[in-house]
Order: sequence, then structure tokens, then C-alpha cells
Amino acid sequence: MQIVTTHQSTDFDGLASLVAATLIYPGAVAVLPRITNPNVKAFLSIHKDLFSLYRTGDLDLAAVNRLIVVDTNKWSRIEKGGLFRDQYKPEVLIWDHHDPADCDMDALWKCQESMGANITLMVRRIKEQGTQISPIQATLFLIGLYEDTGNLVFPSTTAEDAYTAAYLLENRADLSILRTFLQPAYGERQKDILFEMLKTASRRKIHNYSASINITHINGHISNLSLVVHMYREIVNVDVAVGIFVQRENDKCIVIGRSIVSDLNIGAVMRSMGGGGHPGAGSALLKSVNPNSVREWIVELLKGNQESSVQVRDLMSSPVIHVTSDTSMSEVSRILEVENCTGLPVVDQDCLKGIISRRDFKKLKKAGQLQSPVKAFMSTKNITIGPDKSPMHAARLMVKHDVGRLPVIENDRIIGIISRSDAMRYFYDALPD
Ligand SMILES: [Mn+2]
Repeated sequence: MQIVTTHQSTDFDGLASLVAATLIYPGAVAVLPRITNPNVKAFLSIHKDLFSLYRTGDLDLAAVNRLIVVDTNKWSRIEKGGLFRDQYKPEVLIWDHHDPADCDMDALWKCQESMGANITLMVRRIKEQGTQISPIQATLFLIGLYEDTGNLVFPSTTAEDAYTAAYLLENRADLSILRTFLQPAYGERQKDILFEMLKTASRRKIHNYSASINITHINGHISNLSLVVHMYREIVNVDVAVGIFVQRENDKCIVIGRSIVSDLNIGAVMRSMGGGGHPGAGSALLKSVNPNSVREWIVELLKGNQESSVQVRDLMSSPVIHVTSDTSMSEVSRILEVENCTGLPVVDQDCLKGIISRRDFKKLKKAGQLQSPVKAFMSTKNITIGPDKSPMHAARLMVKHDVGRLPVIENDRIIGIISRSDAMRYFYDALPD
């Protein structure tokens, strides 16, 4: 019996090479180690029935006369390696892309070449043989190739790896399946930072959305911090995650954000901080700042969701056309007519008392009540806004409370009023051409 096996803690390149070997050696039995990487495990839980894979326990190992080893060259990495080496002593064939100097196996035949992924070596043979590969096999092979080459960007990547990727795509490798299972380049340093972030992770509510803003100190340049923030957001399970990475040695703060809700536009937040990005992802680089102030700044920006630095103060009408609480309803009616508006704030000594709108005139039972003061009919459910809020915030309040205008209050005094059309005019003007 001939069997194929690969290293323990099997990764996608190992699994792909295992399956490829069964195409090169028809009749060989593929033996999957008991321990596989979590992403391989997830892949197999769905695809198990599509590949015939055995475990060492399923077989009589004494009957193995040929052992084909793929994606490793060391006995210690193979399940029951010692048993094969010392007791059963089958002939050994090796397909491996690691450094041949590390090889401790006495092989009858070997293909050992430095290559980004081991599957590249095996696909070369499959092509030479003229063996057809199925789209599922092509997909698995491409996942292995991408994983071991970090999507073809690791320095170990060769031109042949890239040609092989093209060949697998020609053979209908499915990129959407691939994306589901492929873990992007994520190494020890990224892992350390992610763990560090998780130790101090906290969540807060911003406009009914969950957010987590984390401050972490880092040393030197770390690649792929955006991936770390991406994973952090998924693990902490929030709508918005922002990582503030503090580099003490050069007095810099790298701010990276991710958002999955369109209401919290992280790209806009980062633009306000001098950076840039898209609604879902953005970053900014800040010099000589206090990280705690940066965090507070981000919270304020997210609260206002400021598309720009435009505030309610810039859009409101001022001074405010208003009436006082003892103004008669007939006078209110006249002013509404003259000013051509649907409502007015009721103000005594700069203090907001209520809002009177055309709708409130329905409360008048008889004509005589037109001489009654406005305070008997005005609405006192006052929805107001601060001058430093964003137009987005104003629009959200108006929609939520079904009001057409918001008095702008500063230090308990009314300083202006913003109407629905003021807010909307801003949005339309702000839209790109
Ligand atoms: Mn490999």
C-alpha cells in the first residue's frame, strides 16, 4: 500500500499537496494528520466528502510500503513518523519546498525546490501529465498557494507560483470560496498586538451603534496593522473599531478605523483628522499628540459623524424670529403668515419656552380663543440641538422626533434655529458632482 501524508498542524498548502499527490499517484491513499490548522478544519467540515481522506488509525501502517511525504521533509513533523522511520521503513518519496538542508529523511526520490508554495511543484507535474483538475481541486490548490505566498507577496514567491495561480484560475478556481477560508498574512507580531489590544478592549455606544477605540503602544514599524484592526473589530464584535497605535520613539500616532455601518463613516472621521479612507475603512497619521485626546476626538467625531467640520452653527438662522409666551394666537397667526413659515419658537428673555406651529391651531375650539396667549397652545416638548453638532446629527433628530426645526441652544439660551431645509441644503450642496 502506498500512502501520502503531510505535516501535522496541516495548513492549506499541506492539504492541497496531499490531494494533488493522489492525482499524481493514482491508488495512493491520502492520510490527513489528526491536528490541522483551524481554517483547514473549517474548510474540511464543509468539503470533507469531496476528498477521500484517511486517518492513521484507519489503516494498517505495517502494510505501507511507500510513503509519499508532501510539504515537509522532517520525520518529527509527520504523525507516527518515528514508527515509519524505525519500524516499518517504507520507501520514501518527498515533495517539498522547504530548505533541503533541514531534511532528515532518507528518500528514494525527492523533488525539493525552493518555491513559494509546495503546491506549485505538484501542479507542475499534474500539468505535464495532462491530468484534468476539477474546480474544487483548483480552488483548494489556489488557497494553498495564496496562503503560503501571502497572496503572492512574500519574498519567497517565484514567477512559477504566479503562473500556477493563473493556471488554477483558468481551471476555474473559485475566488469567493477562497476568500472565505483564506487567512490574510498575519504573523507573530500582529498576533502579539491583537492580544495586547484585547487585554484592554472596551465597548461603548455611539448613536445606538457599538464602538471600540483602543490605544496600544508599538515599537518600530509593524506591517498590516489594518488587518489587526479588522480582526479586532470582528472579535470584539462592534460596528466600529479604531486602533490608536502609539510609536513613542518617533512621537507618532497611527490611527486606523473600520466600520460596518454606513451611518458611521470612518473615512470621513479620518479625513477630519487629516487622513483619509472609505466609509468602511480609513487611517490617519498624527504627530506629537496625546493618545487620550485622540481617543476623545474620535468619539466626538463619531458622535457628530462629521462629514466635514461644518456645524449647526454655520447653517442656523439667527437672530431667531420668535414670539413671547403672552403673544396672542391671532398675532402668532399673523406672523406665521408674514414670515411664511410653519412654526415659531416661543422665547422669554432668550429662554426657549416652547414651539408653536400651524398644527397647534387645531387645538383652538372657538374663535374667541384667538385672543388667548400662545403659552396655552404651544408644544413644550422641546427638541433642541447644540451649535457644535453636525448637520447629520440635526437631520437625525428631526427624523426621529418628526419635527421640522430645531432651536439651537447654547448656555441655556436660544441662539438660532435650524430647519429641515437648512440641513438638507447642506447635504445637497455637500454632495459631490
Ligand atoms: Mn508549504
